Amino acid sequence: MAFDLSRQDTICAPATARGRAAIAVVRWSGRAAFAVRDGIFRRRRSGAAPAALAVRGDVVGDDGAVIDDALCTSFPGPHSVTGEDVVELSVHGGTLIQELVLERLVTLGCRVAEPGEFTLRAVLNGVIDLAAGEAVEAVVGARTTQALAAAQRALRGGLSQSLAPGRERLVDALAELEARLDFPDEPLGDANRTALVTSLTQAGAGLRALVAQARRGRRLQDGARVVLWGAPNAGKSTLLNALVGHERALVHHEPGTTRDAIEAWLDVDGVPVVVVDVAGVRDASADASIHAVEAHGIERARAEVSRADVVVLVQPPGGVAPPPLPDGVTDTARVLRVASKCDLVPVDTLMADAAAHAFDVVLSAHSGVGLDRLLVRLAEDLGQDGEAPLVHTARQEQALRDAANAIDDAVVAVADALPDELACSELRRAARAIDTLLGGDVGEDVLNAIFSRFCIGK
Ligand SMILES: Nc1nc2c(ncn2[C@@H]2O[C@H](COP(=O)(O)OP(=O)(O)O)[C@@H](O)[C@H]2O)c(=O)[nH]1
Ligand SMILES: [Mg+2]
Repeated sequence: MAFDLSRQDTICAPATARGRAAIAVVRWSGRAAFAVRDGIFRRRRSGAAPAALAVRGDVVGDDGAVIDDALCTSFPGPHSVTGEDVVELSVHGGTLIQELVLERLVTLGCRVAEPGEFTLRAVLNGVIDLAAGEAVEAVVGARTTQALAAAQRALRGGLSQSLAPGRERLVDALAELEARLDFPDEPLGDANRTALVTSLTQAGAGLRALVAQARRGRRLQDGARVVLWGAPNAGKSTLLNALVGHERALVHHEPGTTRDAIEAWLDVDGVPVVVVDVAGVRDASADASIHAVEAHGIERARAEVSRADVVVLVQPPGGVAPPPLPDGVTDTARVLRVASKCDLVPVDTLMADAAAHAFDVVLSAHSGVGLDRLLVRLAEDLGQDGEAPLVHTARQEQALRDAANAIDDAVVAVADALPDELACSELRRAARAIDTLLGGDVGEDVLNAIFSRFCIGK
């Protein structure tokens, strides 16, 4: 799919979800927006309407027949969501009316918008920067209060605001160095060199601080992944069900019941969490009774645990210890050791077990004991301290890293008094990387990758 970057067309789309509802909104944006409005909408009362006013009237079809009665709001550009003339028509909810309105708009010359095309136009018309455009989808998709807070902060231009001081340092340094290139007889003095190194080092540190938020930011978007890991029958699926409060996963006393990875969403203190229940891992080669499907499930379990943020090791009383984790998991994931089915054992055995195995949480999915403790531990491990993170996509993280690396190289060049051209070219590279974050300089492929994930009409 290729976007119409020239923005010649007037685009239209439903702005509310299809289906039965009180109201459905259809909107369109572009040069011909107001002319199209005058073709589809007839005011009830005559007289000039002030701009940006909502007026009551009839939606009329090709043959002049009334399709619905509606509220029509006009937003003259450039002070509209897209920066262009925009019209929103609120009609009665219901798929048919929405479709008839869209058909009529197309007859009048509109094109049905691609996913994210309204937001793309807002970016191309300079209403919001690219990072804020990316945040639009994050606002729509936010599952928890913390995810929403972070997305709203980014939507309000938080990233460009935090980048501004660093970018200014960069531009100042570039100006200073470029001036020296023009006047080679007046080289940079030691004091100036030191000041430049200090200033650029601070700019680099600011960028790295943003990079450090990226993992938290992505978790808020995509959900932190908590994988339940243990031998078959340890009580993993029962634990998943107890955590989410309904029978999400099948539970049975036969080992090997869970085969596919089963996901369920949980709100842990405002952090969205995907709890993943997987097949209990046992050695397929050693046990001929293991079905090929279960063996696939075990492979899937290994893949899931390898990308976990937290692994919950589940061990029943007197039962088999959780199988060893694949290499590298403990480098990236936190591990919580959980003793399950504590309702089955007397308290003194339990205490001895807990001491022997250094369990973090002792719980029973049947009685509910210890579940709140597990949630507290998860909240601690996934805790979102400090400000809501502004960086939440891999693209943004990469651009920030590129900029920080280029600044580091420039610092070395300045500190070691290497030719100033070197530092200048690194600083220009850093500035370009920052510009790609905010949208100054990105290709169509990048825009495509970002906006095609949006929903239609956004
Ligand atoms: N008494 C008791 N039994 C449990 C508890 N959790 C699971 N079980 C039982 O243990 C068996 C295996 O449970 P399941 O959740 O399927 O284990 P999984 O293979 O690790 O997913 C089932 O018969 C469950 O009813 C618990 O907290 N208390
Ligand atoms: Mg299971």
